[in-house]
Parts: sequence; structure tokens; C-alpha cells
Amino acid sequence: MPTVHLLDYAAGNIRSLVNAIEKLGWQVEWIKSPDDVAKAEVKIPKLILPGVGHFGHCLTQFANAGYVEPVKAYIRSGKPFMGICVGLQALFEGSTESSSVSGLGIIQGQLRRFNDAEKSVPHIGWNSANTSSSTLTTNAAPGGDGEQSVYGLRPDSKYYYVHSYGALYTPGELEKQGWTVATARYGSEEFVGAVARENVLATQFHPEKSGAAGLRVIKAFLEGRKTAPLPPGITNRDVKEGLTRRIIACLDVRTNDQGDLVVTKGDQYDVRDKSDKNVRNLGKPVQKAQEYYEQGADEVTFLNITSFRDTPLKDLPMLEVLRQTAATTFVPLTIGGGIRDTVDPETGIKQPALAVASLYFQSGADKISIGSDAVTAAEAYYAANRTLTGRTAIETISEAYGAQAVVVSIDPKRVYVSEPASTTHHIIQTTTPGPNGEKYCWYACTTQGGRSTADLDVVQLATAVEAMGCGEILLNCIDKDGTNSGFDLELIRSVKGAVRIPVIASSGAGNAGHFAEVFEGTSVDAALGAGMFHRGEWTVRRVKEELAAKGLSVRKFEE
Ligand code: 1PR
Repeated sequence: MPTVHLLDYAAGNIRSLVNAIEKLGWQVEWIKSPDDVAKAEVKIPKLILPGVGHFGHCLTQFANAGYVEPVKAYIRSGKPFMGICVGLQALFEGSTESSSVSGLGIIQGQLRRFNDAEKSVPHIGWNSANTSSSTLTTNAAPGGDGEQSVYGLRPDSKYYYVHSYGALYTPGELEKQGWTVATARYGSEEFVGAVARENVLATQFHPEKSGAAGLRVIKAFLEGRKTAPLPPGITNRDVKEGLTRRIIACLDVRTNDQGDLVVTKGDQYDVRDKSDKNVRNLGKPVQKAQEYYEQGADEVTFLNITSFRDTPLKDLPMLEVLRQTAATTFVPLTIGGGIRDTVDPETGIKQPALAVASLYFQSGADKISIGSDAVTAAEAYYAANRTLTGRTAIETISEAYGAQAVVVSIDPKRVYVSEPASTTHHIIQTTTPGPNGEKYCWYACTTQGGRSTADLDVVQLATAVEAMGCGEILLNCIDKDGTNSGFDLELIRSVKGAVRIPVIASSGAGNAGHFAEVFEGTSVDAALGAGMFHRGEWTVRRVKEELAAKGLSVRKFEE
């Protein structure tokens, strides 16, 4: 089996990259010290520099381990080199994310944070990497008559991005340095999605998480195919569309009374069948996830819904579910349930939330989702006059793996009031009055799957976790869960109005029209469905087809 070398300098979840490379029939060898790279002149035919999270954190680790000069020398030697995400950012001179830390300076330029006045930051989701014909003519060596694709990049494909900082694109600047550039648009900002020059390819997006389109790019790099003709009828074009509408399939997982780990689904969080009282069994987690991947789901989320009873360290089957899914499902995977400081049942030793999260990341998760513990942390934050301790699960995991890896899952339920003055909580005026005709409500945050309710409203929780370094909110709604009556648009607008990080709408989806309604009626960043997919009433593909017919941009599944 041919071998590619990966540089291991503690740069976050790299399991998926290994899975993608192995799927393509290559094997991975790890570079564990700068000496290994120095020997590269003879021994290392191809090198990949992965990276995720914080520029300063990654580059400091990288520099402290002594990699800067050996990697620069490797690149100068002319051997194939690929950088991914922070691995692309590392090639620049620096980033405003950590002005005191230097990049490798192979590309002249600085990275800057996206402008969050007009859009959510981080930029999370599927976007383009388009090489305009003009850049190609200047810098890539065209072969044949037709239009050329650079390293398998195609203008009709979408790639998975997750980052807050990027190389904002100024036409001609990088091209003058000899780079061929593929760009994407986020809001009004155009940024660099990928660059290529001589022996170097670097992508801001994660090819290992970008389905068949991403695997094609990795394959082209591994096989040394810098350019290839585009399929007939497809031409390079300037970037236009921007981020596509993200559709997420969610699997609530638990052990049923027979001891099997099953995908289940509740009605307003009650997962037991009304007649026989058994836990609803809607399928096997790994199989279901694979189905949704093949239907074109942009992400898959697993929620271990009973882990509050026990520590997830005991939930080894869940880790196995993740491992197996990550081996064949090349889209981002999120896992939630039980992520908090805990005690290892085997040893009695305290395990911090970061250790629990690390287990999940090593098993193939790209993001972890925190529910109950976020509520406890937010209550402590307000009790201490909005003081951050640096010790909460959100803060420690965000610090180590980056904000984009930390989702907070909120389980709110409506509390109706007759008069706004009757509570200090964030009130909305509702078009769905309460049982006694109340025209106002607030949303109380719950823990332990709705079993316990906190005196904390959803806006308080969302703003607190944003301050702690959470990168995305998964906004459920107990009143809407399993009702097939559409998302709670009032709830979504109120949370979107309070935070700058992306928000995923969840609970209530029953048909494609509900997805269209939430995307057209709110500024939400992604929408999630569960029951309608599990029961086979809708496929993700059909939902996307209907959204596309309404003019909403979606990613199509590529074989
Ligand atoms: O509190 O950190 O241990 O995490 C537990 C996680 O499990 C939380 O994210 C919490 O939302 C979830 N959870 C706990 N109990 C339940 C339950 O259903 N009894 N499920 C539960 C939450 C909600 C959604 C669901 C949507 C869409 N599931 O994710 O998939 O409501 O459903 P629909 O499209 O069918 O309407 P911790």
C-alpha cells in the first residue's frame, strides 16, 4: 500500500483524515519528531499538515516541537505537501487571531476574522472552492482542450468549511506570487478556499469531511494529479452562491429495555410508545447514519439521551458507534450526551469533561454537544456576575479544540405569562397563545432531557455560552419535538437576535415546507430533522430537492 505521512503535533481530531486516506487505499505513517521530517529528503514521499482550531495554539505547538524549519525545508525540496484548514493558514505570515505568533510565511499575507456584523461567525457549512478561468490561465498548466480542474476541485461541488478566520481575497494578490487560487463567498466577503503552487496544495475546507467531492481532492493530491479535464459541460466560474442551506439528520440514541442500542424518537421528549410503553426502536445508529449520509445529509448528530444517568466513559458502545460511522461517513459528526466532569466507574478517578470530549474526538467526532452541564455553567456565570472561570467544560474544550468543536444543545420549553411585567426573563409576544389565552411567553431551559427546569431563559443561556467559547447552538424545543408541526420560528428569531454564533433550528420538522419556512422566515444557519427521516416519510434528498425548487441553495450528494 502506498504511504502518506501526516504530521502529528496535537492539532485536534485527525481520525477522519486517516479514515479518508485509508478509504482511498493509502496508509498513513505518523511523523512524530522534526528529525523525521529532516530525513524526509529521502524517506517521505508526501506530507500532509492537518490542523484545526486556534491559529496561535496550533502554530505555537508546531514551533515548540521544532517543526518550522524542517517543514519549510521539506516544502523547498519540491516534494508534494498538503495543508488542511489551519494547515493552510500556517502557510501565511500570520493571523489577527494571534498577532504575536508567526506563520511559515510561504504565502505573503495575513488572515483576518470574518465580519460578524452581517453574518454568523464561525463560518460553518458547505461552500464552494471555485477557480476562476482567469487564475487558471495564468498559473495552472492546462492540459488538453477542455476546462481544467485543479487537484479535482470542481465548480459544481461543495466543500465543508469551519473557521472564523480566513484569507480574504484580493484579486491578483496571490496570483502575482504564483498561486492558483480557489475562492468562496461568505456574506459579502470573498476568501481563499484553496491554493496551489508547484508542489504545494492547501485547503481551508476539510476535504476529509466533504463527502465524495473532498475525497476526490485528497486522491488527486495522493496520486500527484495537479490538473485534469473537467467533465463535459462544466466550466470554471467566478464564485457566486456562497454558503448552502445546511440540513442535519439527528439520531437520539439510547439502550432499550432489551439492552440494544437503538435510534429512538420522542414526542415532546417522551420516547416510550403510548400503547405498549416500550422505547421506540427506529433502527440501528451506524446503519441509519450511513443512510442519511447517502441521502445527502450535510451533517449527522448523535445524542446519547440517557447519559445523564451514567458517565459516558461507561458508554463504550457509543464510542464504537462513532468509530464505525466515521470510517464510512465523510461528513461532520457531532456527538452529545454526558459531557461534563465525571468519575471513571472503573477506577473512581475524576475525569474532567475535556477527557470525555477527547475520547469522542479520538473516536471520530468533529464536534461535541453539551446540554445539561451548559445550564449549570451558565447559572454559575450569572451568580458570579458574569465571571468566566476558564474551568467549565465549554471553556476547557473550546480552548483545546477550538470554538467550532463545541456545540451547546438547548432544551427549552415555553412558560406562558399574561403580562410581560410578571417576569424578569426575556419575553416574546407570541402568535400561539397559551392555554388561558396568554399572549406572552419565555423559554425556560431544562436539563436531563426535560426532567428538570432551571430558572434561566434561553437568551440568558445562549449569551452565556457564547461568552464561554461555544461555537454553535443546537436549539431544540420541547413543545415542538415530534409534533411534525414545523419549527418554533419565534424561539429561533429570539435566539438568533441575541448571539453571533451559528444557530441550528431543531424540533418540529414534518416536511420539506417546514425547512423552507425556517430558512425563509428566520436567519437561522442550519436546520435539523429527526422523526420524519427515521420513519421514512421523507428522505434528506427529497427535502433538498424541494428546497432547490424553491430557489434555496443546497448541496447535492455526489456519488
Ligand atoms: O444533557 O449533555 O447529557 O445531553 C443530553 C442530550 O440528549 C441533549 O442534547 C438533549 O437535547 C438530548 N435529549 C435528552 N433527552 C431527550 C429525549 O428526547 N428524551 N433528545 C433528548 C433531544 C431533541 C432533538 C430531536 C429534535 C428533532 N432530542 O435533537 O432530534 O427535537 O425531532 P423531530 O424532528 O422529530 O421533531 P446532556
